[in-house]
Amino acid sequence: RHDPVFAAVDLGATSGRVITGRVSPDELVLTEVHRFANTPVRLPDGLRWDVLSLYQGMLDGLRAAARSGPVTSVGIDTWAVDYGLLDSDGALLGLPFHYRDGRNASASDAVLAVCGAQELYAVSGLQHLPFNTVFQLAAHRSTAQWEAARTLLLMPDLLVYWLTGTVGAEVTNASTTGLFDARTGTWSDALIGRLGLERSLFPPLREPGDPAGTLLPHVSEFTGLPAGTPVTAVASHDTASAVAAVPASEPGFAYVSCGTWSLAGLELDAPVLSEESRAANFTNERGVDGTVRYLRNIMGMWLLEECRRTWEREGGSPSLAGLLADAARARPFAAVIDPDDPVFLAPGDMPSRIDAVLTGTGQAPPDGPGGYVRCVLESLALAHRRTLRRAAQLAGRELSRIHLVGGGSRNELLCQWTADATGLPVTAGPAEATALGNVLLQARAHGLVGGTADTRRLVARTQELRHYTPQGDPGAWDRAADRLGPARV
Ligand code: LFR
Repeated sequence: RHDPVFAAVDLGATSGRVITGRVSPDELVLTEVHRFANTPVRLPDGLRWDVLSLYQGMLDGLRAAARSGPVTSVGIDTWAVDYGLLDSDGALLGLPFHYRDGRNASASDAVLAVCGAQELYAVSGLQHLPFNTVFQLAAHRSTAQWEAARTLLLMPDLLVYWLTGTVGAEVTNASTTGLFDARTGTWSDALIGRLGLERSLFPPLREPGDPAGTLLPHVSEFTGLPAGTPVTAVASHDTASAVAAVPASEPGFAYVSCGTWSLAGLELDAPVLSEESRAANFTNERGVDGTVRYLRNIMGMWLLEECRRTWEREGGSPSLAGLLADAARARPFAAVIDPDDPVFLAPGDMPSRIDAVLTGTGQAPPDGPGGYVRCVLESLALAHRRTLRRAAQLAGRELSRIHLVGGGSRNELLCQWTADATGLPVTAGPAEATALGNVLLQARAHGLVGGTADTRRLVARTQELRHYTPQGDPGAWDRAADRLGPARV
């Protein structure tokens, strides 16, 4: 069999992977050929991505992919908003900042003083997150590097540039900068000008599926991939790739792309830019084929991951399976937190922050790890409910089903509780939605599959999915939802 194979580079907040995907009309098989750690580094001036080790990990992975057989093309996706600046020689100026770095809060005030939140939203349709690129840039402007900067490349575009020497900005990710026009799908010259940024910093846009150059000779030599191997622009924002691979067939579906973050929302044909939508802090990020990812960021599995890192630092290392079993036995609704409380954003001791929030809201802190995990997962299920119900209201939609994709879809408690809290059926999986989306966009660009409806059918036919129906006492979830309170902005 010589079905085409595509290499997907998928970088997440804690690890990077290179995955090969073999695609035929009735098969879709992923193989992880290389995984490497993504360990941010704290420098005196802030928290940075170790982009050289990510690049090297990607090259090692591409070499492993080449050894496994012929590769038709390469595609790269990562998280959103973060970027590198290039000087006039095309050299990278310093290490990209991590979106969890603390320097952005005051920078966003400076931006909002020039261009009000309403004006920003009316054009970009972007939710307010302190780390949106537009705010990071305001913080960057006071540095010496800024003077030398000629080109801004978002993380996946930077890695594509190092592979191929070509410069571009892929639209799904460009839409998370705050400088992109949600209606036209192009850079917003108006906002860029209003904020006094150089228009020439922002490269020409690429749509998912566009060619993004071919491997440079030294890359081809190191990896063993043939000279001329194309790199294809995919939906380079990981969330956009994941949404493209949601195995939905009915129009009223909602999705939760659940990993480090839970991105919960709807796929729409046009942005919702109303004042109500802004006040509810919903985002209109770009999807494949000009669709809109209408969603909100929920703090996600970060809460659990960061609890586990804290317990490990303290010498305990409870297994995830053990923690989940303890959580299943812990008392229901003993403790509810708002996952979106900004105190949870930065890295650091998570159980203590949960304690502080619980004490502050008159609740008792859990007495063991299982209690914390139960608190986190029930609170996330409640946040999924709050967000999806509001999204449906604002977009004028009825919800019929939730597709929960990403690593979090392996967590049976979270899937069941999301069904129970919302009263909606949950289809869980694929866990590898992002990598699948990356592979399928390449396959589509190379003529192997049709549009999104086709690719979604292929995912539904070939990937393992689990189904959850709502159970338990809906009233208990209603009461817990009252304790969660309204969404923050
Ligand atoms: C998920 C994600 C979210 C984005 C956040 C920060 O991995 O890409 O969509 O808001 O990371 O970039």
